[in-house]
Amino acid sequence: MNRSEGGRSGSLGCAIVAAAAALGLGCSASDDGTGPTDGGRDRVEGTDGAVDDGLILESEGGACDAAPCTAACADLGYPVGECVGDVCSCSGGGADADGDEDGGGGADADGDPDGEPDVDLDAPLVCPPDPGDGCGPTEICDNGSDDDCDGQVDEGCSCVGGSVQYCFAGSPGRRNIGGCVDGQQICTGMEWGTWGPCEGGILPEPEVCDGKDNDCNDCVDDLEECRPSIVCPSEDSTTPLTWYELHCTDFYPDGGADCTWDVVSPTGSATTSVEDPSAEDTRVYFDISGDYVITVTIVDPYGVTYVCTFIVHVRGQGIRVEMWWNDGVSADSTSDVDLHFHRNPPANAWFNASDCYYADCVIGPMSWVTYTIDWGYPDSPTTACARRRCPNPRLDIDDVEGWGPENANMDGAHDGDSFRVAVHYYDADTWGSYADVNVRVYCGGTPRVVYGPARINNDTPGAGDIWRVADIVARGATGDDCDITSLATGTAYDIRPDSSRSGF
Ligand SMILES: [Ca+2]
Ligand SMILES: [Ca+2]
Ligand SMILES: [Ca+2]
Ligand SMILES: [Ca+2]
Repeated sequence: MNRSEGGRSGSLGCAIVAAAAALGLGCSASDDGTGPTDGGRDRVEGTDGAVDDGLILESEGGACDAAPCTAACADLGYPVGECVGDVCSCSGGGADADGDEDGGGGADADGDPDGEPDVDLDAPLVCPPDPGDGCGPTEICDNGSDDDCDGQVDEGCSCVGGSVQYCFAGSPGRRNIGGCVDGQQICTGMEWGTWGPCEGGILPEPEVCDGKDNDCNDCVDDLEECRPSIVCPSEDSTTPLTWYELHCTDFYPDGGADCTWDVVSPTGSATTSVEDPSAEDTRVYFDISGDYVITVTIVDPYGVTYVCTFIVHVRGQGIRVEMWWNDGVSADSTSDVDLHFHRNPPANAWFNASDCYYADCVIGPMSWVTYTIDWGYPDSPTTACARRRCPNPRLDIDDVEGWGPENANMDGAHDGDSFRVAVHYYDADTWGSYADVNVRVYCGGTPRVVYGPARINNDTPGAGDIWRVADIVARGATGDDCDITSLATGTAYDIRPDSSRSGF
């Protein structure tokens, strides 16, 4: 793609229209962009016959005022804007270091007045070879790619029920290129199953002028004459139980834009929106691990709208077990389901000091803290759990009013240390009925399994069913890897009455 071919495209073309219109300079959407002065709104290229060495904004009324002309040109990326007769002429201002007359006019080293390296907009945009779609004749199993480009990932492949893998539903050649980001898929089935849909992630989209390689051809903003006014990342990462700051000027550095924010949280998260969806500066809370998709809609000072979508990967260290239940149950129907994380052995029953649960293991944000167990593991740094103390193991939330998440953490387990995860239906509360519970396990920040929904019942407060979910064995030197074995038998989860609490 050669940027000297002339004519602007995409969002910046609209920016010209809007900027010029805002300043009374004229430039309409119906303009052909390079036409001669005809008494109407128009935009023309430089008058010397060369393409794209400047820009002229013509006013419908035939007048040109110096200050708004200079401002309009600056907003369009031209350091010089001056009235020449009754038109506003935007230009680089003169000869500069690279001789292309697009960035000169100032006194700094590279010949433009902004102190930044000179950007040669007339130079061809050099891109690596397009990686291509990479579609093949057959699907290859367990690679998370749609090898045969039929829109399905690892279709027809057998997998262990509950397993999670990263996946990409776009063409395999675009995977992890530019702005493309993997999603995740879950193996549906109890013992053996098949891969469910690949959800989340960011697929190739038409290229727009935003500083990002939207179409994932390994070339950023391969458009004609793109000078992005926004900054749009592809992805970011942080840890659970943290607030993530959002600032409009990070996405529209020139300032003066209006931003609105939206977040799509991973399943099980209680976060449904950012704190103030229409504030210039706001934040969003990440309560569980997973991928949060954030979309910021930016309206610049000229009324031009840009949309930027990116993913924040939220990952903790060690072994992290996250539980939630009763998706979609109405908000006034609360219930109390508890997560239990047991060391295996020494004690062979639940609800004791070998069981990390609500009575002995909670490090909550509230003033009351119920932490009495000691399994011999050192504390993690306080940054690991955003609490005053981060012992191991620990429950960071005891959610007694419905739907979770409730999370158990175990950092720094030794190779071979083993644990068992269970769920107990403590109290049906105002809901008064079953609970459909899900459990997800991360090891070292990697999603490994999702089990459920498993339906458990509660006939007596404090004494509902126990779902024995899975055994986890720590692997590696840092406790960040693990083997996970479901305790489901055949086609059913292992669910027993409360009276089974004395057995393991
Ligand atoms: Ca496929
Ligand atoms: Ca595949
Ligand atoms: Ca591109
Ligand atoms: Ca782009």
